[in-house]
Parts: sequence; structure tokens; C-alpha cells
Amino acid sequence: MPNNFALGNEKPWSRRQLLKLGLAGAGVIGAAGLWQMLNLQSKSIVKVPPLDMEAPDDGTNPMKMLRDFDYGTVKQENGRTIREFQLTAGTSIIKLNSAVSYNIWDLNGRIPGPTLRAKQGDRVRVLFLNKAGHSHSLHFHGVHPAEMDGVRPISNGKATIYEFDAEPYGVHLYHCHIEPVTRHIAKGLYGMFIIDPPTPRPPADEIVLVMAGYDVNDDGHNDYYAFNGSPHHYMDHPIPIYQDQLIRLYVLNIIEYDPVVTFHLHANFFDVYRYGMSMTPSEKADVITMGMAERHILEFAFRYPGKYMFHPHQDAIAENGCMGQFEVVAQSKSQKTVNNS
Ligand SMILES: [Cu+2]
Repeated sequence: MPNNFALGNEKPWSRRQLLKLGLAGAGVIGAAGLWQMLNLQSKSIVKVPPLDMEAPDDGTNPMKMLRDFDYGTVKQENGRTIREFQLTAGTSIIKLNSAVSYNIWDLNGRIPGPTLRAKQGDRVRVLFLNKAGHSHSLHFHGVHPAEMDGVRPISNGKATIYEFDAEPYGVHLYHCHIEPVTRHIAKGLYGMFIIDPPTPRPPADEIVLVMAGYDVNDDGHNDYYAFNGSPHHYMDHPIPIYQDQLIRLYVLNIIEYDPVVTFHLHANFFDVYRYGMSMTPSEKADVITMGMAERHILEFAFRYPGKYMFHPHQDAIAENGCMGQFEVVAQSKSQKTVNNS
């Protein structure tokens, strides 16, 4: 295992450590940095209502996760643009409700792990440090050489580097691939991996929703379900969005034990970009069926203010936590004018 090495407890990894590993680049912001800047600028004309950031007291923060994208650190090395990410696996306890707590494996202290975001053609470098007590790995969906497939165990206290070109564009995911994989995923080691197309999509309020399940008594059946880690959070704290604002949902189904779920949006229809691998929608729907690890871009805007639910149409799954709502906030005429200018 030539790619393994032990690291100390420093966080974030120091420049000295990276230099030792030959990982410190020139730090020049090139085309990829510019793309990221333009991406963020185009978002500035998108209207996003203020967020109620009240978080559960266990370290999860579903409100922050909605619009939180990790673009990594951009570097230039030998004429190539590198996008470098750091992911550390750890352990933590989350509260599923006022009575039930659950031990999970996390990535960078959160469940799901960070939403990593690159542009097609970037060189992606992921520094993975395992501090979660068992052997783990990170397997990325996408196209890459066999040695970067992330199925080799990285034991506790060890680190490795996954490096590959970001292709093809779309909504992908990453997850631990150590057996039993079902358990390693269900305990929390997963996240979304977005590769943006060469020409950016139109400006929109972009939101991440990851559906997951929790089997707290280890009987092979989920007892609770969640969007972005916390059961029922978006029911109790609706996601504010603006009326007539284009919403771009990145939705991932990472629910283990249930072979398939649906995603249903109330009082609306959405354009479906399957796997995010197209610039034109394949269909319009208000329910989409998603097998394990399926993920799509769903786009819509709400015509009328008010609260609207979203959930899998398997009601038992919804009722046990995988349920939330949007709160559509009316835009004043002046705001609309600004938005359309
Ligand atoms: Cu694992």
C-alpha cells in the first residue's frame, strides 16, 4: 500500500505536512478559480431569503448544509489546475429525536459529508484521513483508473490520496466501500459530488437534499429517515425560498435497506435532469422514483406563496423522518424588477 501514510492530529493539515508529501502547489488561481468566482457571482443575482440557522445541539446543521458547497483549494501544478479537498472520517453521536441518539461515522464532523464541487476537466485530489476507529475508504462515482477506485481499506490512523480527473459532468456521490458496505454507508460515510458542466447552468437558488436512513437496532431495517442528516428537521424548520425564483435541487437517495424510494413535491411539477448529465430536461414530473444511489437535478419555481411539503411517497418513510417543507416567501414588485434586470 504505497499510498498510505500516517499523519498527526493537526487540523487542517499543515503546509509542512503537505510539502513533505509533495502536495503543496503554487497556489495560483487559474481558470478553475475564475470559474468558481463567476459561479458564485452569478449566484449573487439569485434571491435567497434569510435562513433560520437554528441547529440541533448535536453538531449537525441541516440548514447550513442546504446551500453549502465545498469547492476545495485551487492550485496550479505543472500547468494543471488541481482542486484539492480534505476529508477526515470520525465518529460522533447525533440526536434522531428527543429520546434517541445514534452513533455515526462522519466526514469532517458532519452527516452527510461535505458536498464536493468541481468543474469538468479539473484534476481532483482528495486527501482522506481516517480517524473513525475502523478501516474505511472513499469510492467516488465517475470515471477514473482502477487504483483510484477507493475499494482498498485505509486503516484507522492512516491516510491516502485519491486523484483523478473530474468527469463526466453530473450529480455524483462518494461513499465508503468497505464491507459490509451497507452498514458503512448507513452509518454515515457518504456525500454528494457535483461536477459542473463546462458552460455553467443558469443562475438558480441551488439546494442539496440527501435522503438517508438509520437502522438503530441493527436488524437490517431502517427505523428513522432524514433529509441532510436530521429526521423531520425541515418540517420543523421549513426551507425558505422566494416565489418565482428558479430552484435547482440536487437530490441523492442514499437510503440503504429500502431498495427504492420516490421523491414527491407538493403543488408543483419539476423539470428532471437525470443524474444531472444533461443541459435539457428529460421530463416533467411531481414524483420521481429513485433506486439506491440514484441522484438527479430537479428544477422548479413556486407560483404561490405558502408552505409546501416534499417527501418520498412511501408514507412510512416520510412519517419516520424523510419529510420537509418549503416556505415560499412572496417577492415584492421591486425585488422582482431587480431579479429580472
Ligand atoms: Cu467504512
